[in-house]
Amino acid sequence: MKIKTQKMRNKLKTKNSYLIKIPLIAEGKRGNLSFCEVKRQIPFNIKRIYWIYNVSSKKSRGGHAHRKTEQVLFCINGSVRIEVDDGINKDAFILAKPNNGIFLGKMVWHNMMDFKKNSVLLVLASEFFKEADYIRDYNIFKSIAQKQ
Ligand code: T46
Repeated sequence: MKIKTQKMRNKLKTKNSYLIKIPLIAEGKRGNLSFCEVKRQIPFNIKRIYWIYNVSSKKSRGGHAHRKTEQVLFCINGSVRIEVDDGINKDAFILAKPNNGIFLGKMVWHNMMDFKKNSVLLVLASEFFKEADYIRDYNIFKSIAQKQ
């Protein structure tokens, strides 16, 4: 049994966000297993889990930031491009391995795009769903973000 334990966190230029690597237990023909645990790889108590799938490669999702919610995103099948922005700094990268994820803290504007066929984006969230937690207007986001 092979356990890959690489560097767990990689900082981004964008504030309140970083890339996460979770353990990968590779057992040859038995396949692979990855896991994450609260307070270890996941820095918040998980209140909600959702997943996004069947997205056309031509469509983008996201286009918002959260006032309070923190999230970790994993692309557990396929690949997806994620763009993040704190109102000043931006990053873009492709999530393409089931054991690679991204932490998005509060006030990180994010977009997801270029979903490969059959991609599944799994999201762990720190809060229950509340529309009032979303900022969906980029100019409003930017003016709040730049005051912080
Ligand atoms: C996010 C990115 C990564 C609910 O009713 N409950 C839920 O838990 C969620 C996540 C969504 N919804 C409703 C709200 C909308 O009527 O589902 C609809 C689609 O949501 P939205 O357009 O916000 O989906 P995305 O893919 O643009 O964004 C989602 C999450 O909503 C968001 O929090 O950070 O994924």
